Amino acid sequence: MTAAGRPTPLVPSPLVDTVFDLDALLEPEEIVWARAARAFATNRILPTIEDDFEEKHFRAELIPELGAAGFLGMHLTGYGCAGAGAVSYGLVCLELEAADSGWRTFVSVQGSLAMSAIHKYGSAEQKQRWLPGMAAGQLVGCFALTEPTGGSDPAAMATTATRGADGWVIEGAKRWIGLASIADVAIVWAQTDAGVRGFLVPTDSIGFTAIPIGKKLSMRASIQCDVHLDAVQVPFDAILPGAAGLSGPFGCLNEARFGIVWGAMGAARSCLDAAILRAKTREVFGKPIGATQLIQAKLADMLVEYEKGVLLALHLGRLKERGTLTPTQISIGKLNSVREAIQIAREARVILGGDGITSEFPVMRHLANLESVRTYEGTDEIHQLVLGRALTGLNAFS
Ligand code: TGC
Repeated sequence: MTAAGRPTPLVPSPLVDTVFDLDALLEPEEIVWARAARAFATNRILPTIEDDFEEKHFRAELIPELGAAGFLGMHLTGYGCAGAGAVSYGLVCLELEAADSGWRTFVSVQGSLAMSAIHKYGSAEQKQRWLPGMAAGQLVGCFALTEPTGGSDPAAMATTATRGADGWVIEGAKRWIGLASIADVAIVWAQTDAGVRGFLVPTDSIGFTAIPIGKKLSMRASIQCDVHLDAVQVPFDAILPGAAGLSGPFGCLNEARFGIVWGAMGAARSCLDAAILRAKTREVFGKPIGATQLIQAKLADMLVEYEKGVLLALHLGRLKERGTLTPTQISIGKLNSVREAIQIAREARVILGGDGITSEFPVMRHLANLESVRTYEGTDEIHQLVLGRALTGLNAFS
């Protein structure tokens, strides 16, 4: 039992791993990263996650621990970052999201979005100012792209940055911005007279406010905010010199979407684990439901989709390590992983019966979280249309 009197949450079981033998396809250092992340998830996240989810509590004290473990910006080089391979990063995302999507989201927002933006597009001074502290988990970043009118069409961005006498003046609003209320710096994307540009905005700037969005039934153990930028002034050198146009933020979204390809499979694995364990103990009509053909067929189909999803993630990871991974290929992975993870979670919920809607099992929490993951970083429909355009050469977005 936990201190709060709950049953000890399920730890990732070796059942799925044993059948799959993913390790056979991994390099030794990749297995080390995966085990480290699984240990972190098991020891530091799982013991409290059900209570944190219920109480809408983000456990910020874990951030320096994630930094010490090397998980923050781990695929970046220099500035205290681990310089790990894409597959290692993906495996860490999988293991963290097996505990809760909120913690994989934290690592994504910090490492793939905020740190990547600075690493890809920042000046030498900007990198030195922010990256070492962010890698260590001493500083937190957020990525302010999405606006209240919707996230699918960043080209319709209404936030503006104009040149004033002493620097840039930023005006506008952003929504669904992860970590903004605890962040030290925001990467704010805004329209300028030269198109979309990114700005490093310290969150203690006058006119910057971040208000956590309260009525969430998903991602309750993490923070997403409304951000208001009321004539926020930043110096001229707050602009990211290397990013011009929407390809700037999209370059970061590619990194985060890649993490989701792996992470969603972690949530799926936890749901499959829960379903296998419960199927062996839940008795209906005088025998464990796991001994029936109907349930075994469901479990088999769930396992097949999990394995296919992880193998696709691994394929994309190997392409990324070769430097040939394309945004279209990432869209295939994001679409498939989240869609199939939701399907696996739904089947697990069915197998658990009424237990499936309680927090004694992680399934409903994962299912609720995955609805957010399905929506952010490009909805299913956005990725379908990216793929449709790639296949036909015809643009169906507008
Ligand atoms: P278009 O407007 O024509 O193109 C703009 C420029 O961007 C380039 N581009 C990409 N570059 C790199 N990677 C990608 N994936 C790219 N996609 C587009 C494009 O080549 C062009 O470059 P240039 O140099 O010619 O100007 O846009 P498009 O027609 O290519 O794309 C349309 C569409 C719908 C695919 C795109 O707008 C899109 O991906 N929309 C979805 C955006 C999205 O994912 N929003 C959710 C973000 S989630 C979030 O912000 C929350 S962060 C998490 C948190 O804080 O918790």
